[in-house]
Amino acid sequence: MRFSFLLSLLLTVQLLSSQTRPNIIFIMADDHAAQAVGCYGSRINQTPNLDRIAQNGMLFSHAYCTNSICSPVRAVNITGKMSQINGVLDNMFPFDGSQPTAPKYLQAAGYQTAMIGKWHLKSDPTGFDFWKILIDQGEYYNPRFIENGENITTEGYATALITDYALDWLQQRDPNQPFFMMLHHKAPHRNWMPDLPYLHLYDSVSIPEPFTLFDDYKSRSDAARQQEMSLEKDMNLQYDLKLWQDTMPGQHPWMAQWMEHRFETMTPTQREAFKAAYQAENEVFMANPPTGKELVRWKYQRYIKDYLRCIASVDDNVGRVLDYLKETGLDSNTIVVYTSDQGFFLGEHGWFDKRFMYEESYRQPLLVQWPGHIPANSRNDALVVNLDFAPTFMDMAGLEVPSDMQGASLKPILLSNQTPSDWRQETYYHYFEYPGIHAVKRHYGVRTQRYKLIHFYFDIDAWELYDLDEDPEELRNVYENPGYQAVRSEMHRKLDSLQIVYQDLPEDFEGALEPATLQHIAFANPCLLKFPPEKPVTGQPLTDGLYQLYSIYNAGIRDGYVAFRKQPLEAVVKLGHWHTVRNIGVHCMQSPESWIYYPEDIRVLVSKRGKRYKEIGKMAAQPDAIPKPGHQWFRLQTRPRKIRYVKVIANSRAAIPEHQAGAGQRAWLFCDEISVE
Ligand code: SGN
Ligand code: CA
Repeated sequence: MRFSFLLSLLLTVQLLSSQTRPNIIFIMADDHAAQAVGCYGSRINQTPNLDRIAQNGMLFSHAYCTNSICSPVRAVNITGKMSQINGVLDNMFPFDGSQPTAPKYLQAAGYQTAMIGKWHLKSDPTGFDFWKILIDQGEYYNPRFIENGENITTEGYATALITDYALDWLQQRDPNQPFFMMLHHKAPHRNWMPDLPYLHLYDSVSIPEPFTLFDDYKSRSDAARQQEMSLEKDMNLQYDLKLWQDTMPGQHPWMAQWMEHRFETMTPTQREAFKAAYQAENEVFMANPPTGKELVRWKYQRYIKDYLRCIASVDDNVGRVLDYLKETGLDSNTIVVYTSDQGFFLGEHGWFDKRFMYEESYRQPLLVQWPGHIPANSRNDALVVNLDFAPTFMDMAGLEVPSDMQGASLKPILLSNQTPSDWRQETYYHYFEYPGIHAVKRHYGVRTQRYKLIHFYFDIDAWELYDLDEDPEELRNVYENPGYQAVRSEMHRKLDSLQIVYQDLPEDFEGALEPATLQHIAFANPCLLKFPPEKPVTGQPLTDGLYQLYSIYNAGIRDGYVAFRKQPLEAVVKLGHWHTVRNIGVHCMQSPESWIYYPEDIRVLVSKRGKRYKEIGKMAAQPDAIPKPGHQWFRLQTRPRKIRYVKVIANSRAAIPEHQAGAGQRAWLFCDEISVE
């Protein structure tokens, strides 16, 4: 009697809690620009299912990211903290999964949590009861997954498979507890491989070109001219554009090889259908290859069609999730978010890719539905950022937002479509991945509803100011325009105060980019290498007294190194005169994403006359559980020895550890200084 009463009480509490605490499904695509979403006024495609979310709920017209690149966005989304605080500045940093995240808080509060699809944070997901993630960037066809630590092989198309797994998980969850699910698509990421049913979508049409396809960057800084993401120069005909006949001059052979590798992982049926879809058009191209502007136009059409075909699958599969929620009645208590990790250039300014703080890549779509709670068909123009996601998840789940999260909960906006009077008036941005792929320079900036101020730095020092009301396409930099001096000063003031608020001060990060200096005995003495470096990344010799200072801000920078893989680094340092030596150091870099690891071992030998060498010690790196990017001195102490020659022999790591890019392969060894003290 007593027992059954308790049981029914417990059940009531459970029922109540699952009813009062909403479920959350966070769907994120990769590189899906708002310009290619129907309800954002797309001129180039339709997205009926994404538009359903807008009809059922709210569209945010001014949603932005804080750092327009994949891994950093993902780290911000779950921590609610800026890149320099959560530690993922660029795509090379592994996420430190021991820090607090919204999924962890939700899990601790009784939510069932799942992460399905592209994760791209290098370390294993934490805070999820269930995770099934693509390895690194993942593949479109027959992608490999890791499910709670175990490798899974598949057959099928990524967007559909990810959705299948999400629906499977929803079906088997405990219906009495609320859930939080992150559903992350790979699509429409480069190299834009559509699913078979969509290969012929847009075949007979011509997609409108962006107005700025042939931008001349006239009033801008060199940052816009020196990028490497132009359709004209950087988009690859074989890999990006599926012209696999290897006859076009000036194309990277390895990009063509990548495409070949993609084909190898397809089934014969997939491969044949895929190749056949492009064949006729390819033949026309090869018979009379366009040049100049016509080639750019051709590239744009091929690119944008594949991009939009990938989005068609995303739209369908979001539709499947919405249908499932409706059929099961879950929709009334489930918040559905649709967004992208950032925007993307769809030929605007002649570009693809992202990274820049310019609108096309900075802005992201953001649609949220929760029928009965979020006003249907509503549109909000407040400045919101991806820093706001984690606080919003917490707040929606009825949890207190931790005070160290740097974003703001969107809940008040969502429930009333009223923007609170103290809502932010400006957003802060900082992009770090340079030097790096696509060569977009480091920059930070501030945007208000009307203006945008950007500073490009590192190997450039350039400011840009845009009046977005007058110039929404950002074609006229008015930083030096006398009519804008008051605005310029005001924007500088805003920028300065945001850098204090977000703990991102130029004196910290710009200073940290300088190499460290060390005066030592071998300084400026000859250092002879037995084998030439295997990669052309050399800059400074190994005894120039300069070495990279490790800080979070410069961990991705590689310059002035010698690089070895198959051959050891074998260096002889001539001291010239007799010296009493007590300490020999070798400074090395580790960057797991790029297959660069600390050496397997380093042997140190000394000699009096440079004829016979005596080994005085051997150093070995301590392998980490999760290898992190960084720089490190390997030092050998010795009793005082009077010598004139030091020899260092360092071997690259023989096998990259499991679960890392290039697992099992021989690693690279990067070294930038040998010190003798
Ligand atoms: C790959 C792409 C780049 C892209 C980065 C980052 N090249 O390197 O074009 O900018 O990923 O993308 S590819 O040839 O491998 O497709 S991100 O989504 O991870 O940020
Ligand atoms: Ca991305």
